[in-house]
Amino acid sequence: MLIRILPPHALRESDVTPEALYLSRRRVLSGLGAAALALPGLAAAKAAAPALAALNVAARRDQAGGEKVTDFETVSTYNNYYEFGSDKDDPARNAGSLKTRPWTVVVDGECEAPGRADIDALIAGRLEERIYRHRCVEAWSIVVPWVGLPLGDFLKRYKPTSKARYVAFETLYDPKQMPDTRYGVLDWPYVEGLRLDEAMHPLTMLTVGMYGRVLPNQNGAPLRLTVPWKYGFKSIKSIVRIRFVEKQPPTTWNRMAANEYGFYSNVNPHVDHPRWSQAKERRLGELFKRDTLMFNGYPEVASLYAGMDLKQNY
Ligand SMILES: Nc1nc2c(c(=O)[nH]1)N[C@H]1C(S)=C(S)[C@@H](COP(=O)(O)O)O[C@H]1N2
Ligand SMILES: [Mo]
Repeated sequence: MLIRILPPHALRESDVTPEALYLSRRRVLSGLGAAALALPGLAAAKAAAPALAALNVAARRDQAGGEKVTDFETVSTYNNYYEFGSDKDDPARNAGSLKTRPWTVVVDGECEAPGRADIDALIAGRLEERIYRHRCVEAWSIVVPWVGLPLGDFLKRYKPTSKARYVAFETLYDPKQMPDTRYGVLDWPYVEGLRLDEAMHPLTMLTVGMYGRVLPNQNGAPLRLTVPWKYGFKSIKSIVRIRFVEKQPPTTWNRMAANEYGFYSNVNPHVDHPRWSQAKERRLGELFKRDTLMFNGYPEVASLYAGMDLKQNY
């Protein structure tokens, strides 16, 4: 296993957007609202960025239909991570206080072999790169080369029992490291859940990196979920606990506003959010909106929901 510590300026040429383009994108983004105006400049973001270790990737797969990958600067400076603030540029500025080592994830609940996994052991295992579309419920989207392993392969090690029907996930909750958890913006810790078959689906990833390197803190270091056919808030960051459970577990955004954020939250252009349409999305860096695709363009998951009313189970 080869892990090299690279300075941020060692990013591949193709990962880096020329400053002029970046600035014009900022102007485009500013049309989205006041939050976008506050994006930090490229130079500032780079100066603040810690060196990110390169990962050893065994296999690469493009599962975004050849769509253009969003540049690293955008993906690492336009974030939702409420533990570090609710403006898009807050996580990049504030998540430096998150300590990502040592880090273990506890796996327990309805399984025969409960245990814990160390992040460095996970990183030393077989890792894949998957290029996925990511669609936020707020109607913006990005295309990201994630690095990780199929969540199902990881979960099988703990031998779920026949009682396990759902999987519950929990983010770290430490007000010393996460300044905004002192405020009641959300109910902390951030929690999420999947049905067991969704968790075992080969598209669902336990993600440890992006763009060939470990995750920046603001993107959910040291490990997060990636569920590409669901709205972004299902992809919980900085996970410390995974539990097999019998009943559908509570989820943070559902607790906040049950009529707006359902348990399933599959990307669906035909089911609008009560306050806005989900028919179209803005790909960050592009001028014109594009149509949102059913299941975010991953039709292979449709069989998971056979016979279910997806308007009811939003
Ligand atoms: N713990 C935690 N996980 C989280 C969030 C959060 O606020 N806290 N935001 C979610 C939302 S709304 C989105 S769109 C994605 C954003 O991931 P990204 O910043 O890597 O693009 O993270 C999700 N995971
Ligand atoms: Mo989101």
